Amino acid sequence: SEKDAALAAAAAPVPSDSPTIFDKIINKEIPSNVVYEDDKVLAFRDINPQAPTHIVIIPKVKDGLSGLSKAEERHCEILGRLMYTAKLVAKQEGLDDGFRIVINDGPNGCMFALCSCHDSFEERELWLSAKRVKDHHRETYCAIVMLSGSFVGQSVYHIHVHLLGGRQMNWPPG
Ligand code: D5M
Repeated sequence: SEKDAALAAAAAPVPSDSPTIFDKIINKEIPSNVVYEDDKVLAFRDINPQAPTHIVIIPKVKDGLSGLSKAEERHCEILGRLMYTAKLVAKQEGLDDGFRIVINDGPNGCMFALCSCHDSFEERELWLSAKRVKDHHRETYCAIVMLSGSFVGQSVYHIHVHLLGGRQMNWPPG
């Protein structure tokens, strides 16, 4: 069906260096709520928080790391820095009773609500291009997202660590 085709197109592999919405955040072309920044990493509040504290931590230079599955040995340093930044930000946010970090990878990685975080036309177009959703599927695809409020899969192909806290986390995460 058209819906299956749209979902398959959205799940297609994304070139590891294609730009994402996070480049615009890094370049301050779109606003974000930055909580920590240094020369290597940026941490900002998630636009669609899943916990009282929900922060996204990203490398400023993607270097092919669209996701953890693309990691090479040269990425060990930045991967460690992302973890360490999660600790720093958790402390800064007062998450003294604990927290969770999450890295979603690929289509099976996560289920995420898209409509609220990609509600401007431009953002959605950028996201759809990054996912290489074919033009003629876009309308169907957007309809699916609008109807279900969610989509299965990593939604931004620029590696990021989610830092979640401020409530009891559950297991399994779902
Ligand atoms: O999640 C990607 C995460 O990125 C998701 O939790 C929403 C968040 N996001 C997307 N766009 C923005 C902007 N513009 N600001 C702040 N947060 C944003 P994943 O499913 O792991 O790929």
